[in-house]
Amino acid sequence: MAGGHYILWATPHSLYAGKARSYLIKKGVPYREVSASDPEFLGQVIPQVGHMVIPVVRTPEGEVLQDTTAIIDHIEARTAAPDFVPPGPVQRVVAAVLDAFGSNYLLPLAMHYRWSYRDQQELFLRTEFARAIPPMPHEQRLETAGKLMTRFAGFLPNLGVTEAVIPAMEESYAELLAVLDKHFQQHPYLLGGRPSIADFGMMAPLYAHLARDPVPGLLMKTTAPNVFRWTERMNTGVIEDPDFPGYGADFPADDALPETLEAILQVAFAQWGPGLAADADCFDRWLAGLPDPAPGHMVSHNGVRQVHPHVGRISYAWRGVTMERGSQPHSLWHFARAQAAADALAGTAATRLADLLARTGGTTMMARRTARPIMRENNVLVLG
Ligand SMILES: N[C@@H](CCC(=O)N[C@@H](CS)C(=O)NCC(=O)O)C(=O)O
Repeated sequence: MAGGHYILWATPHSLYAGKARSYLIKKGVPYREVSASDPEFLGQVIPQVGHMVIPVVRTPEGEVLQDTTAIIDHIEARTAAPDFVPPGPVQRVVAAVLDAFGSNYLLPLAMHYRWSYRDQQELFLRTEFARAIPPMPHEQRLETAGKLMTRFAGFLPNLGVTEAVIPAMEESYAELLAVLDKHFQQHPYLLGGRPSIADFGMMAPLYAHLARDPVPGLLMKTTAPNVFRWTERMNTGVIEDPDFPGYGADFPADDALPETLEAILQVAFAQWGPGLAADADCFDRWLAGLPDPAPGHMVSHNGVRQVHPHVGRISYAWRGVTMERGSQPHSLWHFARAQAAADALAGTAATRLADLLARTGGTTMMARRTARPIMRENNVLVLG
């Protein structure tokens, strides 16, 4: 058993492990990271999860948790301090939007920079993937890693990464890095002096792939050094950062937001809006075609358990190109958390959120609901 510690099964180069690890470090809970090649993980833990995936956390009480958001929710509900849930209602909506944006929308971009530039970073990637393979002679490990790499590189077409859209994707990333860098020149975390789910969600793509892999790592360090520094800060066990003496370690008072965060929200809504609307349309079409859409029905085109299920292919106009990819119902599930937080607002908080959304271009996106809610049960998405 875990003996008073959390266990995090992960690998250093995993996108979602980067989110969970950073959270555990900042939270200051005792945890031990164990490689995904661990025989206990493969033989006993994965069967409990239901399919092969990392990261997985086991709590000191023995509960097995999957999905980084579920892991954070679980620990945040049981361990009060330091509290990473912002006190302000509008702050909470904003944090949920950026968690969903980082954890879902930016996945194809992170995968692009890892796999489209594979030939320039082959030894690094191969060495990293080899770490996740059970012990064997080094050369054999590297060779086995190649098979795993081919599988992950093969995800690009389903993620919409094709030659035709790469220039638009890269341009969109430069735009995002610019607003993030400006923000992190002035603030240690997205919502001010304390990390929140917004930071953890954004760490998913921005750490393991975009900061750590050689090609995107060079790009980030040379064009957005303050974003790179934030990825380092997010993996230190203190909240108050020496780069910002006197800034304090709190969220802004009175539900305020750092001014530079508005530009980040604006970029997030503009970049993600068309794709999320296409995901919602695709989900509603798939739902309408189901003979028996009972609650609990798995959200998947083929009913097979998958980490990233889809319910059909989508095509939509985006930044002057046509984006074609598998739909991402997980994005809808995740964004619905922000919508639920927004629905809970009343009075002046609701008015302040409406004004913020109008200023940042998020009104339409926040209003688009699927015909049925999507839930997570037994580590897969199901109809609510
Ligand atoms: N929504 C999940 C996603 C986890 C995920 O995609 N993990 C990747 C590694 S970073 C994985 O295990 N992928 C295996 C696969 O897609 O088959 C979470 O937040 O934990």
